[in-house]
Amino acid sequence: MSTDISGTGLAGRIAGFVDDVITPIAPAMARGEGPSPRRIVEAAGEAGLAGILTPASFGGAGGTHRDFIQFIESVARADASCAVILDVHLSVGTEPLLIFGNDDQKSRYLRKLAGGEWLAAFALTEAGGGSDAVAMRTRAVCDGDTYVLDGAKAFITGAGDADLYIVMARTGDGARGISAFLVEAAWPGVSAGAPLAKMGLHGSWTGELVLDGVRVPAANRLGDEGVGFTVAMSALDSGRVGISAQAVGIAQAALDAALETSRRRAGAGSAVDVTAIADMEVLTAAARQLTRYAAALVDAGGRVTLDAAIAKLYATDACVAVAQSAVDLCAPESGSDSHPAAVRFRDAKACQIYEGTNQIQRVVIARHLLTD
Ligand code: COS
Repeated sequence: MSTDISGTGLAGRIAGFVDDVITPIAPAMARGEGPSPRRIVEAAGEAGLAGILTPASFGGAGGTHRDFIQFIESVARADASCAVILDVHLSVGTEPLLIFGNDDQKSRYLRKLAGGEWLAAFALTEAGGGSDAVAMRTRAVCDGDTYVLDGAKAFITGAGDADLYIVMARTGDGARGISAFLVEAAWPGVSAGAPLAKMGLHGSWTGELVLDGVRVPAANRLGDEGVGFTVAMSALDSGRVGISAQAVGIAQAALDAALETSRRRAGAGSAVDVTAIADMEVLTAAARQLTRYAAALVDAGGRVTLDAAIAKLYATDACVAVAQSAVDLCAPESGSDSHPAAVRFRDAKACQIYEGTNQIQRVVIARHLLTD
């Protein structure tokens, strides 16, 4: 993808950022030895890409969701860890502030996030209730003009390195008893566990966020009390389109690896599995089109829950299938853990799990069909 969709000059900046910043560090990121997530976002800020969706009046690039998916796909094709770091920062880490933030909150935080000075994270999941988000136990108790937050969030992308967390916590019962808060990492009572040792995405930090009597000013509640579940779900609608784009980039990279090996082997007189290669291209191209369609719907406004779920489900399943085919086509070299197909295969799996498992996407899709 190289078209300049919104005429903001972003396509050239994205291509330059990927070539100059991401590609050189990709092998180190895949080993978990690359720069920290905040450093990746700082570098994006220096390239004018840490606030793609943020209006220019707050220091962002004023781009569209089609620009955003172009960015995430391009980065993921070079390195999937950097893609998820940037995706979370730009989508679920920043978009709730863009949509639900008041002027005071926007003016205090958006410039830092869009400039890449601060890294943003999204804290919804808890150890006891990943898919059942309403079952969260983290509490926010109102005490005068502050809320006191107690609880623990799990599997948080950027935990330990982020500067600002969007935290969902319980202020009442049920889905309407959840509120969203802007919580600064430097505040007393905020701490993070060590990054998890994951199967893939070794360059992206994922870990626990602990909130121990954290006093959050009421001015940092995002939206009204009780709308936190809507904040989280609408953030995930758009976030899932970003994960779809990440999956497309991973699939494309796996296909690139398979093509490189197949061309080399064909040159040496070996047969090429044209069926596998054609099927990989069809899956990747179809996933890209569904992702672009969902991104265009986000740009058009309105609710995209169904189309985001369809894109996320299809693109992430396609990405795992394509990466697995790449491992098969590149065998036996792909048995090495640093082989591009092996790296993609490990990175691909998480896309089916985070920002709502693919089983949850099926629940969302089926509910729409059964109730609309
Ligand atoms: N946008 C806006 N509002 C939404 C919404 C969306 N996409 N999805 C649900 N809501 C609202 C509903 O309209 C409902 O509001 P009312 O009470 O006013 O009617 C409320 O939220 C509760 O919705 P629902 O009854 O559908 O909640 P459920 O407990 O059944 O949960 C699922 C719905 C399973 C879809 C939700 O829990 C989910 O997405 N889970 C996965 C969480 C996830 O993605 N975690 C990953 C975190 S980031 S790695």
